[in-house]
Amino acid sequence: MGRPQQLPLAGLLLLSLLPSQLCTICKVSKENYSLLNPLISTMVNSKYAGGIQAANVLLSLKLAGVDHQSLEKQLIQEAKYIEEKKESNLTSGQLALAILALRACQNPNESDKHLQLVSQLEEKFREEIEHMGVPGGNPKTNYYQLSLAVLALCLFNGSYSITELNTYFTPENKNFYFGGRFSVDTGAMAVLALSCVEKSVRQTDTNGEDLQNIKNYTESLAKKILSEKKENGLLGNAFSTGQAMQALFVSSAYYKEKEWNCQQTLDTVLEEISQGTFHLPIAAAQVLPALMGKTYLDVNNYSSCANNSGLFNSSTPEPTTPVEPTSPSTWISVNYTVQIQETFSIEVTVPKGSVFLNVMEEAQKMNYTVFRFSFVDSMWGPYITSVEGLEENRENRTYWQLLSGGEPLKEGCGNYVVHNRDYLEVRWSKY
Ligand code: B12
Repeated sequence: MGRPQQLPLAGLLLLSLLPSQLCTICKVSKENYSLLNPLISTMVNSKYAGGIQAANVLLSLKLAGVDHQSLEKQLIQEAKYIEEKKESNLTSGQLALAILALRACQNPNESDKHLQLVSQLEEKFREEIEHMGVPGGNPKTNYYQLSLAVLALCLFNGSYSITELNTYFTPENKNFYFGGRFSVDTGAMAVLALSCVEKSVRQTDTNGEDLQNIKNYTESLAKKILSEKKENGLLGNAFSTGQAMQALFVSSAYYKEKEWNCQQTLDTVLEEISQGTFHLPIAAAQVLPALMGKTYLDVNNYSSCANNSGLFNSSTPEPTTPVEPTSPSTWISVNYTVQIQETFSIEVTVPKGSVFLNVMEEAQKMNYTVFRFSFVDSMWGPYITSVEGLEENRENRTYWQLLSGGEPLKEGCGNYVVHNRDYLEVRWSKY
């Protein structure tokens, strides 16, 4: 039975006063769109081997209203590949991203396929919850992905239990923190998911206590994000800011206007763009929607891809010039340390412009037993999984942390450019 499409005026007025309807959004003005070109270039000029990265980029471009038909076709093709292969080895977050991207480009007569993917996601979400069943248990992946899964299930009528969300999404849960520090990216994704849940709970008759808890969690997470605001306006770091902005857009009922100067944050992100900070397609994809005032909750408002309905058309802008490796004739010397219980250090000489990974490779050549390592490729580049034969372990929340001068790096080993006399370290750590 269809629901009445028109609400009485009084109802509309009331709705417009509900907290979830309030929204503070700042976005790049039309005359400044060209400042976003480096992001768009990065995304449209990259080759996408993995479907998930393609899905991320497609989602971002679509939300931002950037039309680039040939890329969209290529990306949709890749995303469909995931769908048809029914990849069971996709993680919950990867599948959720694929669903969001496909939905952003949905062809109305393909909704059946979409339904199948949503039920696969329900299954993966169940597995995550079961994994946490034991006291102190962890999800199979992490809370960033769990939140992506809840978001996709909520947006596309998948089933999930509000009671379980109430149990597991308390802002004090250890999975919101890495090494005792609040993860802004994770908190932001959770706020987006919970905001969607809040809206849908309002529309059903679920008891008031559930709704109140969801609101309390959203408020507390939004406050935690704000408490990670830096002097220059960044929320966490440059790579978490786009998602944190999305979270603050949808949760503006829970903080005071003066608590966040959105324009300052936006200006600093634009400055970071001009410095080449978002040179990886995934980094560009994560930051772009917020700069256009969009959030992942807007996915449902899009029609099929390649329909030319975008805000601006991107005719493959000039690629950004990547940071040129300096002439290898200049060599630099760095100190490299592996720290487990004992500490093993070595002096390594590499060409200027080398990245952390090059140092690790050089050290491995010099002393294989101590400095051998392995990595897997990911959207953010190579991710170190083991050093000296010691593997990271998700159950125990152990991993190999990268540091320079004792400070954790903000980039991975494939991107951090080392400098002369750098003091590099891979440290066996807990998160
Ligand atoms: C969860 C997470 C972690 C977990 C991963 C393990 C787990 N339990 O899942 C832990 C805490 C171990 C971790 C470690 C690191 N992380 Co991390 N992480 C994230 C987070 C919050 C979510 C990733 C995710 O699940 N994405 C969704 C799924 C669907 O995508 P995915 O590609 O399949 O996800 C995998 C990869 O992202 C990989 N991964 C996670 N972090 C990193 C970092 C790098 C550099 C690489 C190459 C891969 C990688 O693990 C994910 C799960 O398998 C992101 C936030 C974000 N904005 O993306 C940061 C993020 C990706 N991490 C980041 C960083 C810097 C790191 C570290 C380098 C920190 C350090 N100084 O040691 C290390 C990696 C070191 C190494 N061994 O190579 C940055 C990357 C920025 C950049 N420009 O490169 C991000 C964006 C956070 C931020 N805002 O700064 N991370």
